Amino acid sequence: MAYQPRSHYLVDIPTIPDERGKLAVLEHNGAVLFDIKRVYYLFDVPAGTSRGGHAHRNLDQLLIAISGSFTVDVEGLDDKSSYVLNRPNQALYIGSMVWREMRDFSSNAVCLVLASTVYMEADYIRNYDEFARLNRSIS
Ligand code: T46
Repeated sequence: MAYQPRSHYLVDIPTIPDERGKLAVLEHNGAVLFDIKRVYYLFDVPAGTSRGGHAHRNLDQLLIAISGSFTVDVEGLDDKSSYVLNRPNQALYIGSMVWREMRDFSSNAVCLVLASTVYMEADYIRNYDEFARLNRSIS
């Protein structure tokens, strides 16, 4: 199974519980269906701050609320959804050409992101009108 552009959905991360706690596994061809080229994380996000506000031309990502919670608003081809991420054993997959905005970070929120490419500013579409035009043109 390959990830699809313009798609977004929740992925359960296999978790091994025992009396010492829980261990969650992000493994290639398990919860992660792309080669991980980059890992970054967002933390110390001030209350009331929004992040994101862009799409990517060619990027697969998994977002995980390692701690705390936040909301991700996404827009794909003809759909809009909001996901509340608040479990460290659940990830949100976001594919290429999906507009995303992140909001309502709790004070202890840490958003871990696994990405399929290294950082390239040229991959970003930061103008919503351009995103909408491009998304329509590849329909
Ligand atoms: C995304 C959401 C979930 C780098 O130099 N390297 C990196 O790997 C990243 C991700 C960012 N940067 C620089 C680019 C900007 O100067 O860090 C600065 C802040 O980046 P940005 O405003 O894009 O951050 P967010 O939180 O709005 O978006 C980030 C990712 O950029 C984006 O791909 O999907 O988190």
